[in-house]
Amino acid sequence: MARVDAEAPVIRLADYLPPTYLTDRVELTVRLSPGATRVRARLHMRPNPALPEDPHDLHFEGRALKLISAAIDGQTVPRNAQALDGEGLRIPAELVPQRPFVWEAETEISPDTNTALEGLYMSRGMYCTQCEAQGFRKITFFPDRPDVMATYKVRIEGDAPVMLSNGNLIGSGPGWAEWEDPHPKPCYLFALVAGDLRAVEDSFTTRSGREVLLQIWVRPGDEPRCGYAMDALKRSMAWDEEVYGREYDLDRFMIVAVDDFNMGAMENKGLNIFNSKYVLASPETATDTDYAFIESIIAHEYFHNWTGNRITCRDWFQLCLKEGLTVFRDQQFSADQRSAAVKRIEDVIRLRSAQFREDAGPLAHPVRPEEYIEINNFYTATVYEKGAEVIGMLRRLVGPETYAKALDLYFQRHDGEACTIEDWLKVFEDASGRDLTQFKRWYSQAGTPRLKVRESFEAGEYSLTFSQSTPPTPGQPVKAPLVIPVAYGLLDREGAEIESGVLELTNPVQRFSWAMTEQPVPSLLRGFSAPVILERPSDAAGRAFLLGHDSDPFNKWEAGRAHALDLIGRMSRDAGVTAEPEYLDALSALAEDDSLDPAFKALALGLPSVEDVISALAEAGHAPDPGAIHAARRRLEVAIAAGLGEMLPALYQDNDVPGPYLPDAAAAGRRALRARALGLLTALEPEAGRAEAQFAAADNMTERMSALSLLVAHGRGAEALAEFEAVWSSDRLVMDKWFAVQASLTPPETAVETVQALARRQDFDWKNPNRFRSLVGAFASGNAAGFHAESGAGYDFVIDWLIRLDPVNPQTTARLTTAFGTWRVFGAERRDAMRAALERLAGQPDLSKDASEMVSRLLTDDTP
Ligand code: B3K
Ligand code: ZN
Repeated sequence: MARVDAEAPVIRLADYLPPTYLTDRVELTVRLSPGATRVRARLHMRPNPALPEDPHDLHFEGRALKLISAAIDGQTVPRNAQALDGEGLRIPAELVPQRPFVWEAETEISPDTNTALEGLYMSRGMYCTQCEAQGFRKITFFPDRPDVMATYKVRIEGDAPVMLSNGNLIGSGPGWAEWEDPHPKPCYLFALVAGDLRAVEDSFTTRSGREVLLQIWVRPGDEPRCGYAMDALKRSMAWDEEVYGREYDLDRFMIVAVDDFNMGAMENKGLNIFNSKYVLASPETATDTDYAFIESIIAHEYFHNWTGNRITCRDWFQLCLKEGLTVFRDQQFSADQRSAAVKRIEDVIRLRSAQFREDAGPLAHPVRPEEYIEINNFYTATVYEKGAEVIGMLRRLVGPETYAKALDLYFQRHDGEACTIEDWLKVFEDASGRDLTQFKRWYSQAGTPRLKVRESFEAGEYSLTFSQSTPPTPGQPVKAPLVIPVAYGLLDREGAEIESGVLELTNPVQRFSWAMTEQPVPSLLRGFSAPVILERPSDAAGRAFLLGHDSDPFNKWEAGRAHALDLIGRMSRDAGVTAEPEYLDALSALAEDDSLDPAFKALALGLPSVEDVISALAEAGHAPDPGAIHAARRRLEVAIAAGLGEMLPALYQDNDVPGPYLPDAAAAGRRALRARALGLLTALEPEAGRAEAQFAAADNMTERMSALSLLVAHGRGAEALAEFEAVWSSDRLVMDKWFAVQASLTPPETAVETVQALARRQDFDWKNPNRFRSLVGAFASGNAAGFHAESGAGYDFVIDWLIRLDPVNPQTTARLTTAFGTWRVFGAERRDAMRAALERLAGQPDLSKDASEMVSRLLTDDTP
């Protein structure tokens, strides 16, 4: 990993030590008051029996806490015996009983000035918490580490009409409520919510016949927008029983929607807290994409109940143990609920655009990082998405039955424990009898492997020779070979499949051969069976063949995608390059093929983003020009549209979904294809008025937004934007879309001035993370041609805002610095301007530990 110059200490996996004291039970009394909340904590503690008996100091983490009193077994701990600093509290060993004891402390905290949205904070009058990874220490002094697991009893006092915490409600009365969570949990899963909330209720009967009360808590008025989330929750509960044999384990399961939230959602035991964006939906306010996100995030957080909560992480280095696995599970769920092929393609698009990009720059780190300064900076695409890919490979290597056996063993062996990747791999070794030593490198080695393949056909023998290598990443100059499963098929010249299977690569160079009478066409890395970059010589004709014939839907899509990526790159570097007829014909054939799912067609007719082309050019050693890529992409749209010709209006008309809006996958797929057709039609004839007509006629947000996006992208959005604003100005979530569509799609010529003007608006409530991301985030990571404007004004705009946000909300600031992760791939001018912008941020006095770790990693020299 990168050398880090920040002052905060580096935490290392190699330094892990077990906790000196265990906490078995926590009793909290929280008396709520916006400016001065009192927290009384009674912790039932004991020396860790697994450690030698020498007495240890008693250490608690604690930040921004005012300590009122502390006692051990009822005896006040004198102030002069407490070593208190900004990070915690230490009691010398001689004052700590070497037997079970009760620690009591009263602290005072101020939720209404807590703008970092970590610990206990307020969101528009409502109290809520976010404790992962290390927010509990902002509520009370505590051994804030996931391997300390306790049962919790929580009494909340205050005047809020609704007061919630984890587990089961054991009593309530005017001004108080008491909750008991019988399942031992790490403190990062603690949650408390209080405010004027309304519940939408339902119930679920588990397969063993227990009835679970389901509640989604929202602000008054938002109740009608909870139906889809509730439906997704019930489907998730049923799916986890059916597919993983996992039943829910409390009397109630609650979800709360909160407007100010640093991320998507949080899996607190029995009381999930969600960004309201991922709960609230109605046809008029949410798009198909929003619905799909709601479904997968509801599932993800619910699935954490077993993979994360019942079995948790020993330390934060093991984050992928719960996140990679839970992403894998939510991907399986969505694949089952929708189209598996389409879901896989969408997941790979995301993996490449977020994780491959991360792996290619200064922020590259292993799926299991080995050091960090601020753990919140490691909730990354590598930990989550690559973490999920690693599990997908494992499943492919051992087969689905053995995978299921290994998972049963995992739950049986480790329920109630805080585990490591070693524990995880051991169940696979035990269930499969395989040695996973080499496979384990996927967890420790950063970087995206390159897989080169060479074909030969001689004397009736067809062979494929693979060579694998992984380029150096920060702190890891030399890489070892990995176990790479390559799913493949061999096709004959008519496109019929001769055979298929999985090749297992383990060596740097490996050859596989088949006896064949004629040379087949290989379809390699089917289903994207490993997170690698496959390099094989190919031309328009070869790709067009696979685009037309491959029976593996992923590779069929991939053939077109690879070609578009390559073509836009070439077009951006040479204005004379045009689309090859074979490619355009293959797209036409695909558009006409009635056997294909409309959602798949929409993806296959879609083009890679400017950001993706930037990465591809950088990979090939060229300095990308975002403006030229943007223009080339436009030219290719026109060429594809012209190639499809008469088919386009029909594609548009035929995919109009009749009747009331339903968010199901089939209807969403048709709307996606219709939107794609409209996009192409508009590229060809921007003035034809079709997007305006759709915008005016739309009775759902999906169609309204797809039309608005096109109008904005073609510089003709003014009227529609004004109309949209007039209708939705008081709806925060919808107005976030209004900001985001302009930030990400305004053409390069006016992009910077547009975002500058948007930032001056009254309703640019920049302390709200959703709003901040809708403007600054959408611009920095979704409008490459604007962000990378030659003048450098795009970089300045973003950095100025990050400088302003950092003292208020370090986590969101640090997250958005990643937009600068590509600075080294550009030509000298952009590179220098991006670096200068980062240095300006780095030079801020009192920069947060979050942001300072990020900028020092971004700027470090220890990068390939
Ligand atoms: N576990 C949380 C993420 C917490 C992020 C802390 N900065 C949500 C999730 O992955 O399900
Ligand atoms: Zn998660």
